[in-house]
Amino acid sequence: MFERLRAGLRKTREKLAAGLNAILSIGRDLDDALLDELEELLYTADLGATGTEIIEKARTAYRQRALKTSDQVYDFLKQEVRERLGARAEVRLAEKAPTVILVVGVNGSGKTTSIAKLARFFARRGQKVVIGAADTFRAAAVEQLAIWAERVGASLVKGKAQGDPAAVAFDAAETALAEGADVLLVDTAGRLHTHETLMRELTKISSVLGKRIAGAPHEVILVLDATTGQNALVQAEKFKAAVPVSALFLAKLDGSAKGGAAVAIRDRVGLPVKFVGVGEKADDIEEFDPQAFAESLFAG
Ligand SMILES: Nc1nc2c(ncn2[C@@H]2O[C@H](COP(=O)(O)OP(=O)(O)O)[C@@H](O)[C@H]2O)c(=O)[nH]1
Ligand SMILES: [Mg+2]
Repeated sequence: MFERLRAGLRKTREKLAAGLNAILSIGRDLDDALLDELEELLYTADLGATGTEIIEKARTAYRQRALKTSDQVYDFLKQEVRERLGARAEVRLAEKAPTVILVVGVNGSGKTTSIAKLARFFARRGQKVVIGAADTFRAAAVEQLAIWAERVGASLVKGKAQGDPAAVAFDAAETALAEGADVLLVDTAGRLHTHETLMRELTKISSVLGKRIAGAPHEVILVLDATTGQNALVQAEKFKAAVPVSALFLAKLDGSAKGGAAVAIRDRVGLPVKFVGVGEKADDIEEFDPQAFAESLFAG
């Protein structure tokens, strides 16, 4: 069931597993030097300050003699990671269709690709999907979405190039209502002339959607590129200040050895990760399952 996730996390797992095996399973006694090495390992897997915190806790447990053996350290790490990934959180659906999902994030983070994946995700569940192409800043983004929409069988609402994104959002809401859609996904620009104009635009799109559909947007999903590690944390703070981000979509968990960033991001940003992207195709999406993730991260 979690084959894609497992495959996506292969590089991280190999690196972590090799590191853990080297440190923990050569019959070494647990001591400060070993804990230093573990801290270094978590750091290279991009756990950042979260990794440091986990090791601090391990140091305390070691001094209090609650942690004595390498085996116990392994279980301790897994449990800590598991806890920091939080509880499983599913995508929030509107009581009355359509559920409106606004997707935000910086350029190149994977927004448009993630929208295609979400469209496929809902379509597979028999839901009718409409996509609003409110990134009118990049003409290529609309073309890209048109191809994805057709592939996954969703309707696409687009505006004029350089047109008003809020107008596209409004039209998309109209279409979703007229077509009796279950889900409306709204793509947005990731970069404008200034950060302030981008944030103002997102606020406007959000309020236009809310005026047309009660409670919309029901989810504001921030797409973060997992390979950017700590930088993703900074982006998250900026977007949270502008729009009520309710969930995270962690893109590009494949292809890098930085899967540990998911732990740091979940821990630091304080928002549930609801989906992960594990490749470039529309099928490369997984609902985030903290338990499975922790298993995939550690299991050899
Ligand atoms: N390997 C990998 N690449 C991804 C993933 N999601 C997006 N991408 C790639 O990231 C690049 C930017 O994606 P795009 O959706 O255009 O980002 P946007 O600018 O935020 O809309 C493209 O080359 C995508 O194929 C993912 O989960 N895994
Ligand atoms: Mg895009």
